[in-house]
Amino acid sequence: MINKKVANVFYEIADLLDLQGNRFRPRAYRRAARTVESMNEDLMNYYEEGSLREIEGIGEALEDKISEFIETGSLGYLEDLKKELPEGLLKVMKVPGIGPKKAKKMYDELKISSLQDLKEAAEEKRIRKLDGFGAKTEEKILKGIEMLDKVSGRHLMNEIVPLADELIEILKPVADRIEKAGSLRRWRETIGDIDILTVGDTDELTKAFVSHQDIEEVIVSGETKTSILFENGIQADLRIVDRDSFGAALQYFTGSKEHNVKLRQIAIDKGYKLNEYGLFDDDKAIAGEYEEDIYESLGMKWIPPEMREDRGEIPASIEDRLPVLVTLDDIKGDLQMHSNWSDGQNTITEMAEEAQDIGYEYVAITDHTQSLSVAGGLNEKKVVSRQEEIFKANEELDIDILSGMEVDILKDGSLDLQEETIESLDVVLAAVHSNFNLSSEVQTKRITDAFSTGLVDIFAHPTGKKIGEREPYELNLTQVIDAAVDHGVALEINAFPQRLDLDSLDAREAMDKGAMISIGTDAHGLQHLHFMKYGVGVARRAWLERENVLNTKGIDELKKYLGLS
Ligand code: DGT
Ligand code: CA
Ligand code: CA
Ligand code: ZN
Repeated sequence: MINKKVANVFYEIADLLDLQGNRFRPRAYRRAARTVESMNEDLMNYYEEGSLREIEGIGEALEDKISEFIETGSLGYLEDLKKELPEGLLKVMKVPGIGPKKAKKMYDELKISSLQDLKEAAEEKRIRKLDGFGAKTEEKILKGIEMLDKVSGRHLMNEIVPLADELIEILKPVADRIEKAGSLRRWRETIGDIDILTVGDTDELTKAFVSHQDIEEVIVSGETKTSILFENGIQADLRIVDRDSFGAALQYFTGSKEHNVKLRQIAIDKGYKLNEYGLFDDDKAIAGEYEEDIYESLGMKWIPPEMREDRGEIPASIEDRLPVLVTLDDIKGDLQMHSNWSDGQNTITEMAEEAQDIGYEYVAITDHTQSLSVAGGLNEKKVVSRQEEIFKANEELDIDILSGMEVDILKDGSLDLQEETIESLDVVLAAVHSNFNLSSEVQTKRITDAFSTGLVDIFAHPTGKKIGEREPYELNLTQVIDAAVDHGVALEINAFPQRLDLDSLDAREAMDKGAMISIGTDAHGLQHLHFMKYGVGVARRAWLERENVLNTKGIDELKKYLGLS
């Protein structure tokens, strides 16, 4: 799929146009980027059929640009824009609170053209001297840079997993054995690099590996390891090992380091030696070909990779009390998505059909409410009109379409729709989309007050963080979990790769306290419905079982839970 690449080009153009102070064109580019990104079909097909302009928001100018990009692999217009302003400014704009205007002003007046410049200027307290900037801004800038440092060199799941799957696809025909390893196999929330482990002929495997079309550079290539760098900055390592050690290598390279350290100690305590080649008693190999054998020979049950973080999984395994983790197959529906009634790209019917193809029994359409006007939030009247469309779609399709809303929690803890309207809905999500800067005490009360209305079924993306973009708001999560349990509110694991909120540690705390968890994709387009696997990854990392997850219930059971039947 070329869509993501085209979308990224459009986003970059929009940012650069923003910097130039262009008021309208950035919006068109962003809209096109979002459309293209969430489409199911490859843009290449439209290009080949000459039908690019049938896509909503793509006119002649954008058609030309997409064609140029497909034909030449680059875009003259973007290159020209980059010549006018330093590219580093795009990074400066990624710092929370710095928009294009501020970035441009700091560039014009302080010559700040990179993150490094920005950091120095903030540390030297030079920014506060500018009009409209203060000591608070400087503080926020430094915090923002710190957050960006934390994620720098790490990538989101939806960038990594499709790429890793493509690599597996091209390696499979020449591999005797092949598995993902590293943080990718553990479904960590963000990924440093792709690790793939194989058995087979070195030449054949290496040749296949480096044949991927998007490679920028082969970093190293040897008998047992080849590393490549993709154009988008992602690195992938291929390791080739002997069949006899494949299981041991898989165990070793899956990690985490912390898990491995503990496991090696257990081996030592038993008088064995454990390394990436096998489990040894003196020089005699006891296990190596299969990962299961390594764990079993150490007197343990095999541990699902998602749990290997040294968070108590080793004693649980020894004592044979590992949970039976929820799986993607257990998921019967998706309880958060947006249609084109608010800021989604697709109609209710299109979303429901895609979900039906996935194999779900039900979906909930959960558009935004009025106070979120940037996302086209619905007022009371529109909620009622939307109901008719949902009713009709329900008649036409086999899948059950629940009428839901993602209702804003207002600053005072009240909900953004009248009680009457809320009660007419099948499922009610509540969420914080504004006033992120309240104190922990006030923010916590705002949320628990919303729970106390008794109208909320699910609290969406509970901490509000966006990876690499925004830290969680100040919050006493433990109190929020307690209140959720008291009021029967399920907490969401938002499966959208930028969010993954709750994360695995928080979700585990919620489960331990008896909270119900709902895994929702927050889809704004058809493609996003396929993000469910990332949410399930987080759930498994949180040790969740099927019964802990709301949307593993079949439709009848769910309706009973929601008081609909
Ligand atoms: P990432 O790539 O930063 O998201 O995280 P990982 O866990 O994939 O880390 P990576 O790619 O550096 O290494 C893959 C696995 O190899 C890691 O999870 C555990 C194992 N490993 C790598 N280096 C060491 C080490 O120095 N000691 C031990 N015990 N294990 C290691
Ligand atoms: Ca890795
Ligand atoms: Ca690696
Ligand atoms: Zn939301």
